[in-house]
Amino acid sequence: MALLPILRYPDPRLFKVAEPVREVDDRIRQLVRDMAETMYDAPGVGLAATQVDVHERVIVIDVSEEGDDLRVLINPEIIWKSDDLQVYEEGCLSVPGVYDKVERAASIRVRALNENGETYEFDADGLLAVCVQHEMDHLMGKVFVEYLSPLKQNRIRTKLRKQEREAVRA
Ligand code: K1U
Ligand code: ZN
Repeated sequence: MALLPILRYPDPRLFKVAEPVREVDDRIRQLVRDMAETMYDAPGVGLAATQVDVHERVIVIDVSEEGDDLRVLINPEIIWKSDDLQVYEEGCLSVPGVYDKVERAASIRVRALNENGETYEFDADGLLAVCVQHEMDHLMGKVFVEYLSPLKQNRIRTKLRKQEREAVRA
């Protein structure tokens, strides 16, 4: 297993659109294991392959208290969204130290493949629904800060570029 480096906003590789997985093979299963290890180590409750510079439609999520309920979503699709919305204060491992409110569908139904290539579906609300939508945005090259005002986005970009420069000098 391996810890994978997580890209930081505004790295242009975060804006790439991921390709569907053609075959769920050992390469994809290894990627899933490495992504899960990286997510638990961070720690986070989700991770999209885009964030580790792999541009294929793979997500891992675990929103359980105990960290023992890993969900693997390969080629995920949202097949139903509620009209009612929820606002949640989101964070992102690619935008460290930034949290802000984002409005998304309150409930969703998701279809995906698991690590054995089998199709499954589940309903999600609360943090799980937020997390699935946040990670699926990553696969489309979208980072949650893009929901914020241009002024906030500029401030975040400036702050993270400064952190990056300081990290290089240290
Ligand atoms: O996509 C990511 O970078 C992961 C992100 C998922 C997420 C969290 C909250 C709302 C929307 C999406 C994170 O995991 S940020 C870290 C975090 O929320 C967390 C970290 C430790 C314990 C519990 C939560
Ligand atoms: Zn994120």
